[in-house]
Amino acid sequence: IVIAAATAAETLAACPMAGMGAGAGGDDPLARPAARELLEADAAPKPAPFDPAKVEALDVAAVKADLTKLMTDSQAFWPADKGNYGGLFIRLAWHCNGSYRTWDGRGGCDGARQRFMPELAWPDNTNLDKARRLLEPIKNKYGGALSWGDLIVLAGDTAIESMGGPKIGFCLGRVDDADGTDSLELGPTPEQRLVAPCKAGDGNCEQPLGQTTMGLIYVNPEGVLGEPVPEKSVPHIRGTFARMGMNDLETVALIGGGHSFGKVHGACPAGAGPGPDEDPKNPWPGLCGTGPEKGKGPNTFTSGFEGPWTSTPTSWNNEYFTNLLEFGWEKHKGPGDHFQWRPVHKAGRSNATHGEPPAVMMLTTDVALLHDPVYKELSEKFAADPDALTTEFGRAWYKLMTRDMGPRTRCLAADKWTPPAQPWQMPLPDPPATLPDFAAVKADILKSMHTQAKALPADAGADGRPSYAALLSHLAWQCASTFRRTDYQGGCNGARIMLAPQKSWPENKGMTELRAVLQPIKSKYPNLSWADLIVLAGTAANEAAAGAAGAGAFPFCGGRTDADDGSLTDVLAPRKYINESVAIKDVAKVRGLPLNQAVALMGAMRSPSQAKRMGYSGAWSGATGVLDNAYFKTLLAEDWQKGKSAAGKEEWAAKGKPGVFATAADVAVATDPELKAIAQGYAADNAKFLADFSKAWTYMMNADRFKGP
Ligand code: HEB
Repeated sequence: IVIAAATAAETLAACPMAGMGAGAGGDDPLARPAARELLEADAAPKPAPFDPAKVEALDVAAVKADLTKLMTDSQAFWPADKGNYGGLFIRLAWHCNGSYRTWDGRGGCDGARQRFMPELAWPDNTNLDKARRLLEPIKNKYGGALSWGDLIVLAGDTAIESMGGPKIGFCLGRVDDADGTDSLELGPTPEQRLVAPCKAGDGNCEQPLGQTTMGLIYVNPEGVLGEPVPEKSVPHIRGTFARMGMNDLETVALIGGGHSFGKVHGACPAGAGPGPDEDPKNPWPGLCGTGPEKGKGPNTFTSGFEGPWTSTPTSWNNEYFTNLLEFGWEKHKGPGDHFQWRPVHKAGRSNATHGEPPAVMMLTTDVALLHDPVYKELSEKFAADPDALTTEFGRAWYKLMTRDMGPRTRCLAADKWTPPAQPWQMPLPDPPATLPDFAAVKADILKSMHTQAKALPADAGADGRPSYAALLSHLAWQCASTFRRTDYQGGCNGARIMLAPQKSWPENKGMTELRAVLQPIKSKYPNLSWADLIVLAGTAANEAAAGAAGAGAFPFCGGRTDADDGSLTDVLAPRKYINESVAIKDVAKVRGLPLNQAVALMGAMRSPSQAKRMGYSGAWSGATGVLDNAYFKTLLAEDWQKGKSAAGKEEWAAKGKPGVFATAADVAVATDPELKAIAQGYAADNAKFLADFSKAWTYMMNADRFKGP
């Protein structure tokens, strides 16, 4: 635990880093566990191991040059529209990333799970298998240095740039998954129905799902449930893009900027044919046309709509918006037998005076931009100011491509390819150049552990002394537990628990006062960040409370820094689940914890005074300050009776044991079959409990340390 007066860089080099390493998983809590291992199922085949050094050395410019060539190199198996694959690759990259949702950070192109079920067979991803097949030679050329995730994003970026659109920066370092496990909760699957129930197609999916139709991302282009009424699509577009983390400006720029390119495909009503779930060898053969050209080129069927949005689908401009505003739009059934919209002259103009309207089309969701005052105003802005569109589309596209990668510090070779940190990457200031003597800090923490402070009374320690152990452990846990492996957001680095909105979350009640307990130590060491102090205090408290067994089991790694802004972290607030066992299992996955380690962490010291602040009558034990497996023994031994606290919280009282209370989550550990089996293991073996607890604790305290701050 002793890291004295080292420079921040030295300290970081000496610390176990979480983050980039893929697949090692196994028993090493600091490696990124493969999805399968999280579920503790049998090992799935692994792709080539991720080697950051190789990726760092990748010549991104060379890949882009290869992609630029491919853009106009039409292949017989899938001829390019107007000799240019740009539109197809933009759609590929957008669908790979558009699955991202802020609710739990799941989705996005990191992992490139679009190659696997369930995303592979989403109706919206029809014919994207062809786009990936076109990219395969480039994937094979660069091998392990170029992941599918990075390649797909680069294909979209290069398409935009090669057709004259904005220059897009690049965050390098997506790690491919071995299978689609991490997308199961995106649906439609049994896993999704458990976490987020929604009858497919009933039009009323709640967070985190898209609103209308699963398997589309996530707005039905034809209108809500296929009804071509543009104004009804407005709330669905707004809701869906908000769930992706996009505001109105970004939404309009993305839709209109994206649809400046390419076309929709629906040559005839016959359809695309069986998808990969029915015919994995030859998915979506396309049923329009006959002979060797059946199903491709002019006979392509993808979505069932037909036509381009602009007269220049292979070059960048703002014609999408000028068309949208200049014409009236009339609905009709296109050749693919779906409702789409064609331009007609507005009142006072006619074919005779103004010529035939151009041969372009709009989808119901495009016309919807005219049926909302904010969307319409933004559309007018972009119609009048093409430069504004270029700027806003470039920004929003980079965000769309990069949002699931977490802080900019996770981008490899960032000095070569990556734009400066964006607000949505929640950048942190650099850590202090020299770090304090953490051994001395720790000694001071241990000294104040048992002395009453005015700001917040201590709990009763099991040894009769007052004890802040459980409270300090709670503070560190609350600070660190926001971490999500799904999008690398959250964690204690930055100490945003001290800032709005986190400081007012119900679970964090009292934590402001508790920080006053630490204030004298903070003031004593000028280079000590709150984030390091909070983590060290909780870690030292656990170590001391575990007694002899704790010695050496709680390593500490310093070098954190403090944020000056806590906003944008609302999305990290505790999520609502349909029940507690679903919550425990899903939250473990989102954090990247194997389930047994997540259960071990529930055995953390519990503060009775904190339980009361949070609205309960008490905790499972009236005393605290000892870290052992007593929690699991108590949970399994008592007869729990459901009731309500004075503050109206559901709680469970131990029959015949006044003052002993469990939360609904505790009771789930004692009753859910899988959780109970784990609890029984820990109740029987204190050493195993402590080993798993310290491993999980160390992982959570360091999971947000990538490189740099
Ligand atoms: Fe889009 C295409 C829808 C958004 C970009 N899209 C398309 C289509 C459809 C759609 C249906 C057709 C497909 C085919 O092929 O058939 N989108 C849609 C919707 C939405 C969208 C509904 C929401 C509102 N997009 C979008 C975005 C973007 C895009 C955001 C970007 C940015 N798209 C696109 C493109 C295309 C499309 C580029 C073309 C493709 C090709 O060309 O192939």
